[in-house]
Amino acid sequence: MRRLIALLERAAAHGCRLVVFPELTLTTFFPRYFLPSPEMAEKYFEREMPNADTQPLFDRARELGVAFVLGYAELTPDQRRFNTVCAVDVDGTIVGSYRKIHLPGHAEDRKMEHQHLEKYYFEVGDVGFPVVTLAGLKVGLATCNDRRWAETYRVLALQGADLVAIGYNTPVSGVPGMNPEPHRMMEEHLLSVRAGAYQNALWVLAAAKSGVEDGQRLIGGSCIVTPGGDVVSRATGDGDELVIGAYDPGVAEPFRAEMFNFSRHRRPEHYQLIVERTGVGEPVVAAIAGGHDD
Ligand code: ING
Repeated sequence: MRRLIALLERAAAHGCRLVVFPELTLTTFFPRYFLPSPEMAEKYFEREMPNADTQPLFDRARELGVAFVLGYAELTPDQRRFNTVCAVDVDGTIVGSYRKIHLPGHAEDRKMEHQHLEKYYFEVGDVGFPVVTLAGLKVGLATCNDRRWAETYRVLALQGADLVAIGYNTPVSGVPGMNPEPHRMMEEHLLSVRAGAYQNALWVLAAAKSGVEDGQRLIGGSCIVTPGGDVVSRATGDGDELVIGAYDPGVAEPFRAEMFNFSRHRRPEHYQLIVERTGVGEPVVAAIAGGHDD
């Protein structure tokens, strides 16, 4: 809490009005461990928000007039578990929350030191991809693995989001089934957020929990990406760091007026497979009859 408040105060000192904290801001990334029962992980879950532990952050943010997005493990009164973020406006009130939809990794114990067991600990989010108003801006909410899926940004952009806030905890390597060279995890992170930003003329605010956490190294790479897909500000290290950018609504305008003018160019009547299918199926689009004339 002390570290988060210090970052919030530095942000306010720089004139920032919106701060995005990482996925599972309040705890270690415990889905790297297999515990014999999900209930044994309950110490990592919050039963209400704000609560006695987090109230100081909410109070300080209200005093400073800074909106923020905070990630935490949510345990609901009816015992459901989600990887959640709450969106808190400049007056310290929660104006919305999001429960992570794309849960990567696996649900079974793969008997490795570091695993990826979000499917074991969390349910798939049930509130869709929300757009909330923070500091007067339309902010879409998403979390970590969501940033790798094109649908995330499109659904948020179709609701009028101007920015997307994405906290993440991404290991340098050792994700079961995926063992890229460490630098690839950073490259694929940047590729994902730049593509999402560009293809939807969105600002993307990506906030890493980074450095060595319980022996596992997480990538840094917190960054601010413009609607043109350009990284305009990026973390230099993997300690507590503020990555600052100036939101300018004018940057998206030319992209939204022409290249990504959704209402003029999109053709949903040809996109139905995206919604109808989960996995790959048989071809449905008949080849154009006749082929080439001899
Ligand atoms: N997943 C991380 C992500 O960046 C990851 C790491 C990648 C896990 C691929 C499994 C597979 O997507 C989180 N934390 O969502």
